[in-house]
Amino acid sequence: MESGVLVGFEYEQEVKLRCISCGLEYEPNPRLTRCPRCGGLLDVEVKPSTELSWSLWSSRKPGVWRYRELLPAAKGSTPVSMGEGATPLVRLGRLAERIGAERVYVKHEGQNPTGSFKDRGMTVAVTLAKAAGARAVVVASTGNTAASVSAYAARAGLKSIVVVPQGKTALGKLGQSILYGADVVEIQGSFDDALSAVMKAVEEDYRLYPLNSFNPWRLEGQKTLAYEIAESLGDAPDWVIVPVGNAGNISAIWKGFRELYQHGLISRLPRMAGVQAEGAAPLARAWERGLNRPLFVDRPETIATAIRIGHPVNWPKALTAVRESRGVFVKVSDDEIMWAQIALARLEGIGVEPASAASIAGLRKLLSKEVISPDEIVVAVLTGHSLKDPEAMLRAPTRRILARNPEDAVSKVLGLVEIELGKDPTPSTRQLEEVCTNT
Ligand code: AN7
Repeated sequence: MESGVLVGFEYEQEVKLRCISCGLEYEPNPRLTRCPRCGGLLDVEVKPSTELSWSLWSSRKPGVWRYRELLPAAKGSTPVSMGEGATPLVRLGRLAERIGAERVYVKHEGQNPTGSFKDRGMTVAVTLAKAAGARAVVVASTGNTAASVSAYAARAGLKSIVVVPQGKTALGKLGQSILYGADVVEIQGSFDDALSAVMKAVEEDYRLYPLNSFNPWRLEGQKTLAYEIAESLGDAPDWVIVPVGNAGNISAIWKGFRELYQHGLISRLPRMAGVQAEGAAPLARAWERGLNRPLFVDRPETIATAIRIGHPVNWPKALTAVRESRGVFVKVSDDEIMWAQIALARLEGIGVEPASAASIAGLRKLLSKEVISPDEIVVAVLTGHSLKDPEAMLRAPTRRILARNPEDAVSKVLGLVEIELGKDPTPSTRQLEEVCTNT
């Protein structure tokens, strides 16, 4: 490791790098992604040289780089960018009413270039990796990180290698990595197995640059999600709800809000709610028992394959985020996730993959437990697009009718007009149980 460390890497702003476990400070080198001394997570701090204000930013094009004073950008580098961020914040109507909430917004991260929030981090980390002379990038992924890395590496002219769980990676994501030209290693094992393989490979070969979310440089890009929410609403909401897998995103979003608060750009901080799937809930299960450490899961299982993660590497940061913000972790069942995915689609016209629907399922649960009250302002982060997981979409119960010829199609259409007009479009518990037991 030592031999490869660049010294005197120059940034646009002052940048600090510190280990959150042993507290040691390092030269802020993008090549450092874990603490060389104790292996702990590193934290980046960007100290802007100018005074920050919303008007400084609002005069620029929207997106991740609008907030460049708070991003670690190498001096003189051109961002590897394709318009990431600047995703819509959409107020819910029919679904909010259905679950008994007055002011719910969703941040539709599926509208990023590769269809997930990962692009926010990749634009920053790939730009740095390129400036630091990396030639090849590598990730373990449940699918979205792989898709995003493959695209940004392609744009930067870097080689990409992705390691994904065989048979458990949604088709759209796998297809993206293949199209963008990554080399794909399909591991017979879980995401957690893939991640330990990547960590070992990176130690063996210095030419490989890791882009998983233990890489603190990547998380710097993801914190812009908080900046956009605050900019859209004019302040922080009461709650921000985030699906949690490897636990990087919730940590990054919390960091973003904290920075805005420190710079006097918001007047209060939100509470963070982290949502996990029941079969992959190391943090939510620990939270219920009041523990300080996750209850790791060796064989995670859920239809929300994006968050099918049992050993979240960023757990110390995520636990701090939820604690400091007086938030919660909560778990939801696969049935509840499916209901939320279909309800969001059929009551609001918003298509997300199952993992993203977990944030809506979590909101519904927290409302029913009276942790969140109906009049609070809530932002649920919808992390990935529905097109990512075509198989999940096809499982939603509906009528699919075969027409043998055009005349038959006419009669089938006419026969459908009157059927149950105005009926509740969301699936019943029985329908969901059928779907879940057949998958
Ligand atoms: C749609 O792609 O871990 O808690 O390897 O794709 O920051 O891990 C994906 C994670 C939520 C959880 N929603 O975010 C990967 C991967 C979607 C995701 C998460 C993921 P983290």
